[in-house]
Amino acid sequence: MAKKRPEGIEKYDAPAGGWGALRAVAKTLAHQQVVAQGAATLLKANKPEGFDCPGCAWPDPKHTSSFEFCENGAKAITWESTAKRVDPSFFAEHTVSELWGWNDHSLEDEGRLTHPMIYNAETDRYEVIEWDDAFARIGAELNRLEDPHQAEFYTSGRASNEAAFLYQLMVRAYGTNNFPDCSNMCHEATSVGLPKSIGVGKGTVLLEDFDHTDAIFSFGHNPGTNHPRMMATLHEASRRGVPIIVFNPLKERALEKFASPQDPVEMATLSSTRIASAYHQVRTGGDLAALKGLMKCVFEIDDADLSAGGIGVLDRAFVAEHTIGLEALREDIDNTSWDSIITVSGLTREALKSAAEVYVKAKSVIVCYGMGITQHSNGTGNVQQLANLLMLRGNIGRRGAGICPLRGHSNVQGDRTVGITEIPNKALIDGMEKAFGFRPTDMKGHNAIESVEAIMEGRSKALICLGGNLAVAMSDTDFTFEAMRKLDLAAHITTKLNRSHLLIAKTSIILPCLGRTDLDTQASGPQSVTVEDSMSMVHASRGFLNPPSEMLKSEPAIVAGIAKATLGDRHGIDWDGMVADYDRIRDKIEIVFPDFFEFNKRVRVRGGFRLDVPASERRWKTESGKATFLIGRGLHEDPLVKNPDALVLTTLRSHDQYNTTIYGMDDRYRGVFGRRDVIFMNKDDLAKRGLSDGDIINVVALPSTDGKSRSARGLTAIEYDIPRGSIAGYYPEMNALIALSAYDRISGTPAYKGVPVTVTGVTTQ
Ligand SMILES: Nc1nc2c(c(=O)[nH]1)N[C@H]1C(S)=C(S)[C@@H](COP(=O)(O)OP(=O)(O)OC[C@H]3O[C@@H](n4cnc5c(=O)[nH]c(N)nc54)[C@H](O)[C@@H]3O)O[C@H]1N2
Ligand SMILES: Nc1nc2c(c(=O)[nH]1)N[C@H]1C(S)=C(S)[C@@H](COP(=O)(O)OP(=O)(O)OC[C@H]3O[C@@H](n4cnc5c(=O)[nH]c(N)nc54)[C@H](O)[C@@H]3O)O[C@H]1N2
Ligand SMILES: [Mo]
Repeated sequence: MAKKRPEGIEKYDAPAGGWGALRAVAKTLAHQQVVAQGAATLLKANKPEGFDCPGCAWPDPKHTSSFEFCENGAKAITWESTAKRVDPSFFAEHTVSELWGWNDHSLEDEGRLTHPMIYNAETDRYEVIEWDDAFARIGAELNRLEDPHQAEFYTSGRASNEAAFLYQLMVRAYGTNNFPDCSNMCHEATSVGLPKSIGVGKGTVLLEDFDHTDAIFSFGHNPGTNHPRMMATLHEASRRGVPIIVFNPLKERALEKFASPQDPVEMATLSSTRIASAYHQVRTGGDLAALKGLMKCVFEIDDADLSAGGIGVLDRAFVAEHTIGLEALREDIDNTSWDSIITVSGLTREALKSAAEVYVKAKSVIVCYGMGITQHSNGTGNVQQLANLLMLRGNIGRRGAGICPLRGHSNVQGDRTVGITEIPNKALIDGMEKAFGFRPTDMKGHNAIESVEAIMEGRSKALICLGGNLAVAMSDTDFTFEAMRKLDLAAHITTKLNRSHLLIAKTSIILPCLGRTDLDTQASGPQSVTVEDSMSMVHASRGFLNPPSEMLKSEPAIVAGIAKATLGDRHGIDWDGMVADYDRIRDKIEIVFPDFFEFNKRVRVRGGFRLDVPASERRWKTESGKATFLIGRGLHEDPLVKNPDALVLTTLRSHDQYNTTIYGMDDRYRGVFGRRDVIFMNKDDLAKRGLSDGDIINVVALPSTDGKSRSARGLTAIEYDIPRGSIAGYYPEMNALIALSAYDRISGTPAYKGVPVTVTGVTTQ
């Protein structure tokens, strides 16, 4: 008889997608009470006249009007277009102390915020405030600071180009570059690492390249949940016979098999398509070793071919004309032993060889990757080794080949493009001066981690957030929460209530805004905004739903309100004019960033336009003018090698969540239902500790330099197909285990996916 599994843990055998996905959408629509207008809303997602789906940053096939079904896109849209409201009566009923005890799901599930609110310490409640008074309070607080560098301006990647651009204008006119950004916690390793390799911090492929590729390598991303529209691309590629080689510690269902809800045959016959042709369960944090192993195999195959009289398998013409640094790379790889590669990657030499054979056989290869690569203390190094692998065979800058980082938030890439950066370059400063007649400071500002440190130390006293849930998304929960409670001012531009709003500062203000799906009407009429997807395509997005409350303002209007109250008419910026007609914001964007030439005209063309990605055309904007092979750190520096007795914890998104937004408590594809308090463990790791499936455990982080103890207690261990030495738990709950100081020193990305811990059973009497 099969052993009884812990409560809520089941074997889920069905493919990803399929009828399971359709049922999940119906449930979501009903729960958010949007059945009537819900279906119509979904149909307008990613249409030429519709709005950009806030679910992910994967491009749409040429922005045609085909209705692309997507379960998690549907969740993102219905979560925003819900009929539920958080109005002043809600706040009158619940004190902030009471709300603090609610879980993250319940807080957001109450619905859309309807009124600007300010916290009153006497009643311990948020109370209504007029917009103008809210702006005036924020302006007064910002002007009270001795120095503009004492304020932090956070951006979450849902903000449109127009909102983000006005925001950076306000902050630069105010006088700082303190731009902590969700990108600092996400793809910063890409933004910092790739420019050194290939001269641009963005992906080089277009969607069409997937039609011409001969092999896809996928590292550390979970598209069935996080980039669901990508599944259509992978489904098609697999059917075309393209090998898809996956490196991921967990067997993610959608990377194994997927039934396309748009495929009538698969739906009718309950069949599905195999996605991965080979699945390598690399150890958490073992990608650097796996990549060095793959390159070692490529060199071995090349040597063998040359000695047999062949021409080798490296693209020698590309290497000679376009790159530097191959000799040094070769030396590093030669000096890396197979023993260390096998120990750290957890993969066999044969497995790596078989993957390398696919790689050298394929004429054109695309490498896709996500957070499993970037969120490590070696995140930047990992990204650069991916670029090395591609460059060995000239797989950058030609059809069907290239690097494809899976971006996170739907406009996180665009926000960066239009100036959200703590390290502005000269071109940005010059552009701002040209467009607005003042020269902003070029002093380096704070990234996300630095902003929390500065707040903790009292060096920063004010925090404005353009969306997001910074305190919950950031590592080191207790530390971060303590810091947030020290602020003089916290102001949140937001759609829904979350825990960051409950970390009360001396003055705490909630500024409710329109979302992507809402109609945005300004003095000149209905407005569109623009976003940039993972493949550098810029296109328009227009909401059409009646806003949840007449009190709401758009993000650009709120930014302008704060700006006017803070800056008065400093620099003579026409805030009202730009908010009245977003075309005027785009005209300014075009002056600052010449790449957006004829912005208003080109964005009105169906499908929008692509920004310049020089590496896609083999123009290398690196220091040397060449693509550069870069050396990765030695494997002996790996946390796995340094702490052989520890387990390495990685933190994951469930299928029912969008970052800190928890839509529901299930993680269907991993067989977890109704709970999130679990740790996925290998059965040998359980046995070694005298534990078995379902036991209650404590997870304790290895001490960090600050000597503080960090733990997560009372979790349930579940037996799972994951490599020995690697364990996994859910984000954001596990953030309490991660010291703020655990981050990639080059990019500042927190090491959310490589946390050395110990696990012990809790004895129950
Ligand atoms: N529905 C939904 N969509 C989303 C989001 C969401 O939360 N929900 N978030 C958005 C955002 S901001 C982002 S950044 C993206 C995130 O998209 P992903 O990058 O897919 O994010 P994660 O869930 O963090 O999972 C990463 C994958 O990496 C694997 N992994 C973990 N550690 C390692 C490792 O050391 N090596 C390797 N090779 N793999 C590893 C995990 O098993 C998992 O499959 O998705 C975006 N889209
Ligand atoms: N342990 C661990 N931690 C992680 C990660 C991980 O993998 N593991 N991933 C990291 C990553 S990749 C990221 S990107 C960050 C995410 O960090 P954030 O971007 O800060 O977090 P979100 O959860 O996406 O923010 C959700 C909130 O955004 C607000 N919101 C939603 N829509 C809108 C809108 O249209 N406008 C405005 N103004 N507000 C809106 C709502 O109030 C909602 O509560 O978390 C990081 N933290
Ligand atoms: Mo992200």
